[in-house]
Amino acid sequence: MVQKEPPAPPFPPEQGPCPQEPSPPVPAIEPLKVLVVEDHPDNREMIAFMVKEMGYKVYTAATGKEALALLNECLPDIILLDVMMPEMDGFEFCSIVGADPNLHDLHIIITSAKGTLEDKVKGLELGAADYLIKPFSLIELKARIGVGERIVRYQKVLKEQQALLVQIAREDKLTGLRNRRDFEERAQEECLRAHRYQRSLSLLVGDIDYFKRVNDQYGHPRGDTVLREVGQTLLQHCRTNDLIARCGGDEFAILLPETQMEEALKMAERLCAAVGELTFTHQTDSFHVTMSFGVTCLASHQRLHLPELMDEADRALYKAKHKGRNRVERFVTEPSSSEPRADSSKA
Ligand code: GH3
Ligand code: MG
Repeated sequence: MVQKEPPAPPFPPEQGPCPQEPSPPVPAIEPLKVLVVEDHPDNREMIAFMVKEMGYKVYTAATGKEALALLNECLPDIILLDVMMPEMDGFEFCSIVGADPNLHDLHIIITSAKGTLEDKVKGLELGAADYLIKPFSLIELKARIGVGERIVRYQKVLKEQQALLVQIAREDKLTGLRNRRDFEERAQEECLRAHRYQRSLSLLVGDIDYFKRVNDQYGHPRGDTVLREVGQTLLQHCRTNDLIARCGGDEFAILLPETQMEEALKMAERLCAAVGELTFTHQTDSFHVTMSFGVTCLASHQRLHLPELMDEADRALYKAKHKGRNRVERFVTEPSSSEPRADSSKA
């Protein structure tokens, strides 16, 4: 049990809580959220008032426990944390927050009358970013919160940039679908899962027929529109758990978990028909495109990896192209020969 300290005023008496008119903030951007954790009601109110005057959105809690319960609700950026509090003191609060990776970005400023070197080191080692000894001046509080704000905003920018980089690395810019790299990673996981749990899984690889002619006849930008619309059409026909990607050029791949060959063939036929029904216009011209699909299935007993599955679907696609395009072919292994062959699903 931590001995309760006599409540120390947050500001020295000679200075008072309001030594100067706080400069009004410039609310160009969303204000940060500051949680004031302080058990002494007068101190809590006074600090909360001053921080609000600085332009921050302020929340208050009377104990560490109350503050913990508030974290998910108000998602604060900065916490002004008293140490000596009933139920859960500031140090314990820091330990709990420090153990949660989701809360690592919280900028905790300990505000305490406990000001020995050991206290300060303990607080900082437990994850606090700063330590302010009571009584502190309003100017110093403002400066310390300002430092916190710079760090928090910098972290936010970094996080946004990181998320953008992840998106760029995984998304096909033209169609907004997954790119090949993302598809291969996720699809490989699905293959392993299907194998482990003895589930069926199918792979479709589709390629637009004579797409070069579209570019040649109507220009590359119109070709881009075709790729985007074909991508959207394929996406609209997929279920939430299906993985769809533009693998490059005019080639698309769709992984269908929990799907056996016959179902996958029907899906490919539906996709063929849906793409064939799209009408594109260019000046006074209107035109259509068709697609060919190769389909393969991961049988539950097989130990196939994605590259092998992709290779099978590609071979079936090649056969579909060879047989005249605008069609679906399934991959078939010849038991008597090492050379696989592909059969028309329509046969
Ligand atoms: P096939 O029926 O045999 O598939 O004939 P194809 O003309 O469609 O030949 P292929 O699939 O090999 O050609 C794909 C073409 O796609 C080649 C390239 O000019 C074009 N292409 C690749 N990436 C893009 C792109 O981002 N935008 C546009 N407009 N065209 C692209
Ligand atoms: Mg093509």
